[in-house]
Amino acid sequence: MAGLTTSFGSGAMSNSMDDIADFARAILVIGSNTTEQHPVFGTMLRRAVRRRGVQLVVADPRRIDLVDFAVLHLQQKPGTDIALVNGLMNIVLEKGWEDRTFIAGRTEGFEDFRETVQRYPPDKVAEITGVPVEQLYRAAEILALQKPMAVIWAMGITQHIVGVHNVMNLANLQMLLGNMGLPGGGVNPLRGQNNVQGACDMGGLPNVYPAYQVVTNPESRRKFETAWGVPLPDKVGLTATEMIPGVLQDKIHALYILGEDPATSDPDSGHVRKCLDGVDFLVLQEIFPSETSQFADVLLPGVTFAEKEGTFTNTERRVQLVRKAIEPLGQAHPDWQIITDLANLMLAAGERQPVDGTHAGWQYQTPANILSEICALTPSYAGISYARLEKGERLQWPVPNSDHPGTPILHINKFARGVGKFAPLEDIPPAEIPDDDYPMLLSTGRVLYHWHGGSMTRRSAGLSAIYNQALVEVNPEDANRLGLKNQDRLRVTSRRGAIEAEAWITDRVPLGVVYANFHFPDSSANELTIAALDPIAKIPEYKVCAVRVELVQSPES
Ligand SMILES: Nc1nc2c(c(=O)[nH]1)N[C@H]1C(S)=C(S)[C@@H](COP(=O)(O)OP(=O)(O)OC[C@H]3O[C@@H](n4cnc5c(=O)[nH]c(N)nc54)[C@H](O)[C@@H]3O)O[C@H]1N2
Ligand SMILES: Nc1nc2c(c(=O)[nH]1)N[C@H]1C(S)=C(S)[C@@H](COP(=O)(O)OP(=O)(O)OC[C@H]3O[C@@H](n4cnc5c(=O)[nH]c(N)nc54)[C@H](O)[C@@H]3O)O[C@H]1N2
Ligand SMILES: [Mo]
Repeated sequence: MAGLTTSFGSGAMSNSMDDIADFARAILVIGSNTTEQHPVFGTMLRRAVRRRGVQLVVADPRRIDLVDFAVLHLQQKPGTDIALVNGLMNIVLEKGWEDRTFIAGRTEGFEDFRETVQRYPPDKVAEITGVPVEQLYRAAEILALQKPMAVIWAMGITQHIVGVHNVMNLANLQMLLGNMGLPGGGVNPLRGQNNVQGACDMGGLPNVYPAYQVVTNPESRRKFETAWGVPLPDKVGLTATEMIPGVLQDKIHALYILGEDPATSDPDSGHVRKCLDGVDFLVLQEIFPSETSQFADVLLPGVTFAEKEGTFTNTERRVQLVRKAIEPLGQAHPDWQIITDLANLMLAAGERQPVDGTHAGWQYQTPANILSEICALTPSYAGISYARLEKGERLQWPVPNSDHPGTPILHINKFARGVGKFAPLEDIPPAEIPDDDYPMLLSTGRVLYHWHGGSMTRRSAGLSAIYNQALVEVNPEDANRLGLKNQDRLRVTSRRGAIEAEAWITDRVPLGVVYANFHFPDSSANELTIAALDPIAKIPEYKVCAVRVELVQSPES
């Protein structure tokens, strides 16, 4: 679900973490709770502020911890980032701070884009976003005049029905300011899972083969048909967020789920449970019994990162070798081996006899064999090998051949598509906004101490000792109006469901907004969230829906 692409190609960081930390003079962190969700990079950012005086601007509806290190906090209303960024770019143009050389030499579509941005003057933007006009001017000045400036974002930008447009608008900003292709600049999405970048690079998306070679292109398809010795479909498939609801639409009859716990992590859990219940056959490959396992017909035991080898590709496109620390426990096998065995059983069953000469079957013996195939078929990985990784070489794709040192910074003199295209983008409100029945806005996400549905982190005694139940953040003024005190139990209800949890009264959240996480199945935010999808990336709008909040009982009463 995280496979966002912009006009520059795949959704990876254009720059590296350390070049941002070492060379950026200003940084815009927009929709990333970096110190809690990417703590290593969060520490690098804090150090850059302390040691080098980097001007940090945080744009986030919540007062996250990183705000303590920022010169400015823009506290926009959730779901108003297009208006916000248009407003900043409007001021850049008004003041003549745009990089005319970059725009003339490396971009197209500037005139249409300028016309759209001109319709977002600061007073209108202040009204849409709730950010005061003076703050808009101050932010525009810092971000435009401190060069290079790096933009960093995560799910606060992408988990909206306008997720792709949000990303494109940040690319607009960086082209307008000429901050592409230089150390300390760029467009930098922080990918979430340790190998989500690698999964996308390997074609773990419905529309592409490895390295984003599109399935509808006959030439790409022929290349993989030849390599794999099988005919391949020419149609774009479904995303994970379309497959689950697809069960009740009679589009999906069987599911093979690995490394995913949709019963907790997909939006609108009530509906997800109906779908998982309704599917004819469900195979789950897991390392622990998860919430999803109660729906599974077959459980296949995979192994954890500590029990297997292979490579992970991180958010800065860096391919990293993982060595196993212990042998797999019990009957568990590495995921690649289970998939290989399944494929060979299917090939054998298809021919109603053991695999014979008609198809050699899948012959991988080790993860290194798989990496060799990846390198042969994936131009951006062509020069990567176990030998180079074992030597400790730092390889960031593209690595087109075995002598190539890798590419820490993308788009240095040219974009993948040639010139960068400005995209004129309009403000579109979220799918569901507060009204009389559901007057508050719910935003959801994570906390430092837990990981997603918590199937791993809730098993850690140390983490549970610190954080052992879901807390819902409520602004003090709202709490007053609702008669809520710290640690009271509250009920949050949306059109899809209700949860009860403990209240944390805090000015981390603005007036009218409550924030909940999905780490605890008994009070998971996904009972409430809406399954509205971005029409392009099909990512759900986890960051906005409408809810009602009420007191359940106070401890003293
Ligand atoms: N401890 C821990 N770390 C993790 C994870 C975990 O579960 N636990 N998960 C990993 C994964 S897979 C991911 S994807 C990343 C996610 O990393 P992040 O995206 O940083 O985390 P989130 O909590 O989803 O929220 C991001 C921020 O977006 C803000 N936000 C909400 N709505 C809006 C909006 O409309 N506009 C803007 N600009 N901001 C908004 C929130 O207030 C929050 O500060 O974290 C990774 N790291
Ligand atoms: N409300 C709300 N919901 C969200 C989000 C949000 O911000 N708000 N964020 C969304 C995002 S960005 C993400 S990435 C998803 C994450 O959602 P999921 O991917 O469903 O969550 P995880 O807990 O990361 O991983 C799922 C399962 O993988 C198993 N696992 C771990 N390692 C391995 C392995 O090596 N092999 C196998 N076979 N299994 C393994 C774990 O035990 C776990 O149960 O949640 C999404 N859901
Ligand atoms: Mo994620």
